Amino acid sequence: MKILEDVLALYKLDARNFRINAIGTGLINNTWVVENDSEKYILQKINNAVFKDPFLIADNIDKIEQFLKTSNREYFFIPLMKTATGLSMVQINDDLYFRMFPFIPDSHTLDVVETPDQAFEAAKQFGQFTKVLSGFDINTLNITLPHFHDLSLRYNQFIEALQKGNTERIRETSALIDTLKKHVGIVEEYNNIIHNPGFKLRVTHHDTKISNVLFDKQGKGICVIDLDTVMPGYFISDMGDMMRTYLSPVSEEESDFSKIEIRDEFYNAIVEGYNYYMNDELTEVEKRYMLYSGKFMIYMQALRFLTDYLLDDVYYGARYEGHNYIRAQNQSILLQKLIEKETLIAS
Ligand code: GN1
Ligand code: MG
Repeated sequence: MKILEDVLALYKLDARNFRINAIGTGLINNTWVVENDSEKYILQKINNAVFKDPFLIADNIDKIEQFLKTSNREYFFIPLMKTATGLSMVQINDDLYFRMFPFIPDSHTLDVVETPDQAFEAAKQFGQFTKVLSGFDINTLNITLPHFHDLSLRYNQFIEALQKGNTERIRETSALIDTLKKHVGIVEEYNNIIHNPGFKLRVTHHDTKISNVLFDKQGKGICVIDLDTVMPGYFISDMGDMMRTYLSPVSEEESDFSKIEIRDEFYNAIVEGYNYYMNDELTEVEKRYMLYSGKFMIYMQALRFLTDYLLDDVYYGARYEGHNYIRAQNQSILLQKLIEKETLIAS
């Protein structure tokens, strides 16, 4: 791709000397590995239909880098590479945005959580990230995606989609629509939380799936990656998205819903891993919302997938007919399974 060659040139890298291969499973950005026998980099294109001002992201990453340089030099942090003219991000052909990171030697990512130990390691990393930034002034963070995890807003967007969405799809999904409406209590609880002084806003990652953690050869966590959605937030976002994506052996993509289940030992691993650094940081009030966090994030994702389906897949896209409907049903079943556990798991 010519455009990638142009981008590399801005970093003083000659594309003719590198192999460039697309990687990654994210729904939003594009990622490539750029490598030869002696050098290796990660190149990413930021989706600016989603992130309206990608420079806000680069600025957040730079600010965090600066903060950690003075407050915590031991913490392993991957800075943005700078272009030949010292920029942290590249804007090219008017509306294409790219950035680069060094590849961390001997690191790898996982797409699926197979063992409780992996869940523990990942949760420990996300907890550590918030912990090392506890002295960072959250008011200086840019809001890269306004209202990203605002469940109230997500619910309203769902209700709006029922009015102006694809009528055929609304009819087709009526049973799921009813099911999701019945869970509106999760939104009411969220509205209590944001007014509860026992809940604190902290530097929050907001995308804690396993593929956003780097692991070393021994399977130990190295650090978290993908800081696009780092913003002030509540711990239920990070804890909850781990529950959403680590508890079940299958992901939101699975269409055989009989495979969806809650693995108890993974629940404990997530809580223990997160508490490794965050136990002293979380308030007593927050600690009562471990299980709720899973309901919060799973419900929000079910709403987002179904809303997108009703709006003809404008946000997430679809690789096959009905893709977002499958994802929404999957998340709704996962939510149901977690609620069934509620009485069994002490929250
Ligand atoms: C998106 O692109 P990716 O996979 O990192 C989304 C998350 C969703 C996730 C569902 C900016 O993340 O909120 O949980 O898809 N990110 C954005 O797979 O919308
Ligand atoms: Mg992401």
